[in-house]
Amino acid sequence: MFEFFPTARLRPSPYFKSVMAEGCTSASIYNRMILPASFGNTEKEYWDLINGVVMWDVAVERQVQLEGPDAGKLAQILSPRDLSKCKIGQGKYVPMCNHDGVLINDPIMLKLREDLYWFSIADSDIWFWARAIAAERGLNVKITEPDVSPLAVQGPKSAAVVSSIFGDWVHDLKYFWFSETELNGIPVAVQRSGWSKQGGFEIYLRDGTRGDELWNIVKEAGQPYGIGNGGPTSPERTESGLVSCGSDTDENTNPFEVRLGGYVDLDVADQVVGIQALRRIHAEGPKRHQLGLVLEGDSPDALAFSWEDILMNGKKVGDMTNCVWSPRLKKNIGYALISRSCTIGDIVTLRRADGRHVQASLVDIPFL
Ligand code: THG
Repeated sequence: MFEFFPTARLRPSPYFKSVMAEGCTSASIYNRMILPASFGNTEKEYWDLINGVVMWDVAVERQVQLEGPDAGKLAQILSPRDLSKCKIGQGKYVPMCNHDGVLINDPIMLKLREDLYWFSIADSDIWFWARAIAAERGLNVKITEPDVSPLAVQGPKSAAVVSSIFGDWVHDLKYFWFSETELNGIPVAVQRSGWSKQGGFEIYLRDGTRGDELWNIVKEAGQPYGIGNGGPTSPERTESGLVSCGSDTDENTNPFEVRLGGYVDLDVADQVVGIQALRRIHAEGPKRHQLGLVLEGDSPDALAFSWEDILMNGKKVGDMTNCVWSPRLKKNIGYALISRSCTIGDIVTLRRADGRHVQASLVDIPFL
């Protein structure tokens, strides 16, 4: 038995006690928190997501709150996606780049008021970044972490579960839109979102002392639908083509290379961090692109936990950035971050971590 001690440096999730009581068996570290990954049956967890409904502790999706007269101005400076038409109650998927146009995070931004925004971040320290940029630009905005912890409910039956808790209005939520409400006096925001393509919601708990209470409400409401445990599911997100910033990307990756060019508006104001570099990269044409890999063989192969070389005619042409067994395709699949000289239909060779050479074909993403 191995034990983590939650400390100020390893922030405990408000759902931690419930998660442990449910029998969490594996986890990873994300935003200096514990991200529950599995409860001992990854196959069931996958199929529950595909056919039913699952609940995930995703409190690791921490919020960077911008508050004050210049909050909207800073939000736009931090992201090359045009936010001028974003409404209160709307969320948007917004890439965040550094001054070189390198992707440093891919948050979901929530606009709560004209002067209040949350960036629901992926795994990198954006508070420092946002504070530094606000200070250097002399902006009147306060940057804090609010007491907010998302709980994801994902899968085709998620709408039935979430509407049974909150009411039929949740059916009308458009993608990434959210509503602030209460549940037995527990303050929450309910958003249509989540890191899967199976449909779903995230309940943003706004009182960290009531995590177990919220957990039990969702658990109870999910019983008629056979709600299962789990965590963000690598095979499903890979099949569905979702990006995992920090695993599919390295310190040189720009949004165009990982299919996020559609979230970059090149005509945003010049003061937006990275926009000059992004315009240049766009004009020159990115060097790499992200394609799918289908590996030879019909049984589960080694997962890839770090990047593995992709070879063509004996020369390195790119990296395989992840590799999973797809239960629906019955193939090992992964993402290639690869030279634009390689294209769909090409056969490449992977140098696996254990030294084996494995053939794979390049395909379009999403796989499904
Ligand atoms: N939930 C919350 N915050 C988050 C994540 C989350 N912050 C970080 C990380 N996950 C963000 N990553 C993604 C990536 C993709 C999507 C959601 C979160 C996603 N993409 C859709 C797609 O690519 O098809 C739709 C995007 C669109 O068109 O706007 O859903 O999981 N709270």
